[in-house]
Amino acid sequence: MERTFLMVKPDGVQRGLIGRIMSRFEDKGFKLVAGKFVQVTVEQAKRHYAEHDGKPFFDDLVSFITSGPVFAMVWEGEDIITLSRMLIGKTNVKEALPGTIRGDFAAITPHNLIHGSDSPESAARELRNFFEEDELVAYDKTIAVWT
Ligand code: RTP
Ligand code: MG
Repeated sequence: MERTFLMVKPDGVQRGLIGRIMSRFEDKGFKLVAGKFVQVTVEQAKRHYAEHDGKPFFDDLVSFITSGPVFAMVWEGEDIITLSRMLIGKTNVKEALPGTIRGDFAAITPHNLIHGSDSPESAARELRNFFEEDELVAYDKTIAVWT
């Protein structure tokens, strides 16, 4: 079963949207595997956004993601990487459709509320940057998608 790393960014925490954002993934039927409230360090932020190192917005991105606590999570489900990015919506909030998290709640592009891994390789790398193996909880979720 595929896993992804999701993170409510500091703007989502400040706006009190952790619960409503998590509900989107619960409603879809995905399985929560790990979650914690953390202050991201600058080193951890640079590792997380390593693919953007050298781009003009990199320093602002690191400042933003370390500006306050985040809620980091691991979720599991079939095709969850693709499907969770559909639930999240486009990076540019002007292109994020209503019904998506960004489309419904975000109004300023860099403050787009939530991060979601974009590939299995990114998911594995990002997950390791935030969680130890023993923080991932194994359990049966008997009701998969009927909500
Ligand atoms: P994220 O990684 O944060 O989940 O967002 P994403 O996949 O939708 O977008 P990505 O291309 O990975 O960009 C990461 C974050 O950098 C900011 N960004 N600014 N000024 C720009 O052109 C620009 N491009 C990206 C956004 O805050 C984006 O979420
Ligand atoms: Mg990204």
